[in-house]
Amino acid sequence: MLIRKAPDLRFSDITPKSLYLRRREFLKAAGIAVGAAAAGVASPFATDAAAQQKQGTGHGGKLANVKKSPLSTTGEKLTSWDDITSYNNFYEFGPYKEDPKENAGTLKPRPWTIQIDGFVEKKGTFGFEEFTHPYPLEERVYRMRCVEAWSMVIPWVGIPLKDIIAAYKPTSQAKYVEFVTAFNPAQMPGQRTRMLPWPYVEGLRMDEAMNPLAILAVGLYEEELPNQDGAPIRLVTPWKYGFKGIKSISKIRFVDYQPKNTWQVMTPHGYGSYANVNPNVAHPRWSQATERRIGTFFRQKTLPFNGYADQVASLYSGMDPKKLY
Ligand SMILES: Nc1nc2c(c(=O)[nH]1)N[C@H]1C(S)=C(S)[C@@H](COP(=O)(O)O)O[C@H]1N2
Ligand SMILES: [Mo]
Repeated sequence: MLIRKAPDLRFSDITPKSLYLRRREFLKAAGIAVGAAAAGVASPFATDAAAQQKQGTGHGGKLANVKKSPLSTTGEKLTSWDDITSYNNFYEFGPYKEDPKENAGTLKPRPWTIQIDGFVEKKGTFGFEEFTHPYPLEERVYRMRCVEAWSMVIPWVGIPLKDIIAAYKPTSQAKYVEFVTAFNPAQMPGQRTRMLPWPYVEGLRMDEAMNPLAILAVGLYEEELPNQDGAPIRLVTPWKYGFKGIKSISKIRFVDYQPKNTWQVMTPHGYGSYANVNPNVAHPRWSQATERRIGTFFRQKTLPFNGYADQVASLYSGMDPKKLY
């Protein structure tokens, strides 16, 4: 049972009013019939487990042969499946936490392709199976800290990003990796609105991408990712704020410039490209010192690098820990 003590901060709080649409306006602009959506919620079928499974927003296929990883976070209570899959940020399906589960049934995660481009030897467009098949799946339990000051503990299933990168052989000119979400307004109703500049983009410096903690996730709780969590494949970098975890990736480009990630473009005075979790640097509009762990009652302290400093702090040795990057 999710206890909502206070309304969470949302990106819309820091988004120019001219671009931000309220929920009803969003649904209308996205072409989702507002009346029908409301009626749908009242219908017994909308919450029916079989219907949710069919539309890809409920429990999905079981993933076989998932190995537990020694890099998993231990000693923390896992956030429930229900909270992880019903309290989401995925603006392609609406600006409110409950929107992705309600609206992401239109996303078709198969067949899916991932295009590899830029300064890389093995360029091309690869099917999801071809892209993921060579690797054993690992369970990685990680904390996830959203910039809005809520957090979860999620048992992801994924593949180390460094193994995938190595297979495609980036050249020495590749300094950053740019990730792009699929652009498909027919399946992603939010992309029919101007809420964000679409498609969603994220980036990592090459050495960050090669850090053993970075994974591309294809599942959670040993099941395929539900659509609202970024099916079929999304980035997870647990030492960074959640917005770095770009969902439903369809392009990966190796580039020689720092990618302009979506939220940096939207709020240049908010977070930058690195977005490492840092309790000592407040967002211009709120403190990042504490967080609300979803499913628990009390706020808790936020840790530098979200508690992963031992593994990643050396990547940032030249940077001022009191500054926003
Ligand atoms: N394409 C895309 N990826 C996205 C987002 C989004 O709106 N669109 N939201 C981000 C934010 S702000 C967070 S906190 C995480 C949330 O992941 P979750 O819903 O699986 O918990 O996804 C990130 N990835
Ligand atoms: Mo977030």
